[in-house]
Amino acid sequence: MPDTPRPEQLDVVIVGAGFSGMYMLYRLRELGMSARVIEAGSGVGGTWYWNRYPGARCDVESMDYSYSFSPELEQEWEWTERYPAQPEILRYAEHVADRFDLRRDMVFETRVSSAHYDEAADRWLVRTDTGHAISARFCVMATGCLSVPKWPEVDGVEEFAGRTFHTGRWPHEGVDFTGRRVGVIGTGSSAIQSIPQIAAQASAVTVFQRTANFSMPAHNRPLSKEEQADLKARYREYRQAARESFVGVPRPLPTRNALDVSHEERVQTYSAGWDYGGLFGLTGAYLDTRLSEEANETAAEFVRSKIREIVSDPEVARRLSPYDHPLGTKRPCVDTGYYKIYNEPHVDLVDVRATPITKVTPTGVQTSDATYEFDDLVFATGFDAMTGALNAIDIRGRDGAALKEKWAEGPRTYLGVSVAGFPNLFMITGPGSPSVLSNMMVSIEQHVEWVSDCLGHLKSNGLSTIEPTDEAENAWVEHVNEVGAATLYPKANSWYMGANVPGKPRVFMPYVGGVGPYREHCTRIAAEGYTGFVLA
Ligand code: FAD
Ligand code: N01
Repeated sequence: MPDTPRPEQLDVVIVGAGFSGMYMLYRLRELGMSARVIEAGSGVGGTWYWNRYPGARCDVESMDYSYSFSPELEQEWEWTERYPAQPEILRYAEHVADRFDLRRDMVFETRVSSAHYDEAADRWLVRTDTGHAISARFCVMATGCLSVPKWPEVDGVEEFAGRTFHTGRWPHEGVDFTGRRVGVIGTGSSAIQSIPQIAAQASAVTVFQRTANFSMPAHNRPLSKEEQADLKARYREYRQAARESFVGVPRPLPTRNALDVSHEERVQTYSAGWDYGGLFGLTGAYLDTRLSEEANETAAEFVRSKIREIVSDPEVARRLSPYDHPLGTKRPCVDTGYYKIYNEPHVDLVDVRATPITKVTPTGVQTSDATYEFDDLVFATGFDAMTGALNAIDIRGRDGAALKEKWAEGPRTYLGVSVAGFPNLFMITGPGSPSVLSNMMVSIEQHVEWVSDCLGHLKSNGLSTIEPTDEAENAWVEHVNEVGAATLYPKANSWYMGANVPGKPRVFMPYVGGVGPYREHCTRIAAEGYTGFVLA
């Protein structure tokens, strides 16, 4: 660490300039607090700054996946498509930064390496890789749930002589695959979005699949001016319905169990969902889909039947069909032309469970039974999700205790927003909150508003410290585990469970109790004087 001058003195330091960090800064300015955002990238947008792979797109509709805090902003911004593509979402983030003049309190290309709580001073000392040091009363981690790329644990990756790319760190200038032989490792959302686009250019694409995934068609289309005007005319009530909803998108909740209706009726419902496009038609059709394996299997089998219908080679269709986890227990995907790309003669699928990758060589990939030669390798291997970005920072609370050690057996939080032993530290969409199980814009706004209201409360009451009690944290962790265990989620080896990262504790990290009920709970806790917290 280079010599640092006296640390910059602030009320709040915010780590991350994605949608969470941007809105946090906006709210703190409203409170008249001094704040600085530290961001590793060279611009705002977070996820949408880093994930520039071809086909990158939101699978929550644009009119839902946008800020609601400014009626003027939501009226003036025009979306062009039902599901916005990455460049459009990034333009939106940049527009927000300009419109609210956020950049003047942001520092880019700077990574926070440590955040230590100084008990005597009751302040956080935050240090960065550029030698910048900040002393702040409060620290807000807006570091993202999916911001630390996970590379494949395969020998020889660094020996590969061709070009390598990770979907979560895509070059800003784009990549031309024309005429090239491309290997893609992974079949999660990033792979499923990018493979058809890569295949449109490449001379040959070989996909290495470890786990077959469920994907539903997006049926993306341009968004008409009339549609937007119609929703904008009733945006306030629509946003309120989103806040009160289960996943952060207003939609009618299912009223019946899949197992209580006939096979014909189920197929009709699933077909309507499939034809409408998007996530919810299949995953949210019935009450028991997330709770009963038998009910879930009816939806899962419907997707498999669609794969058999689309993919002409029955053996490839079989390999693409997921059997090892219930539908929705790994994040389901939404695609444009994914399954049908396997009908192209230049696209191959390798099942690496049957024939594991043994190593990457200078010229390609070797499996237990074949050698493949490539010009380019694309790693669509995901993220160290939910805890990765927090554990990458040396965060120390009372008595120098490390957050990483506290979380050695899995994350422990109160409400997914705070941690006992770490006073005045907040997380936006942290583990133990609905976060990744929801339209994240709604969850981000809820957390940011709860945190800024809390800081406003401390300020107006002459208080300087807030910290959850061990008892409140333990009870919340128990509740999160209990509702998670009542669902099918723990049955999958998903990143929700930490199962994608070798050595990571197997714990279901998000809160599955629903966006609306969770919001109500948080609001009640604040209204009752911050139950479960000690304020000093
Ligand atoms: P991020 O956008 O991840 O921003 C966090 C920022 O913190 C990053 O810019 C990072 O560089 C910075 N940072 C982290 N650690 C440090 C550090 N130590 N020092 C400095 N800076 C740091 N959600 C949905 O609801 N719907 C979708 O359709 C959807 N699609 C997605 C598609 C992709 C490809 C991915 C990866 C995620 C998607 N998500 C989606 C989830 C998405 O992450 C959230 O919707 C949202 O963008 C998160 O915003 P954030 O600000 O909380 O985090
Ligand atoms: O990552 P993933 P992602 N050898 O973890 C495989 C959001 N998102 O970037 O399943 C071989 O889902 C791994 O295999 P397995 C969304 O929340 C949204 O695609 O672990 N394979 C898997 O197939 C999403 O869930 C959109 O067996 C290896 C893949 O790599 C989250 O971000 C778009 C391997 C990783 O899939 C993450 O998505 C993109 C290895 N060593 C992202 N290691 C939208 O559409 C990993 N894999 C909105």
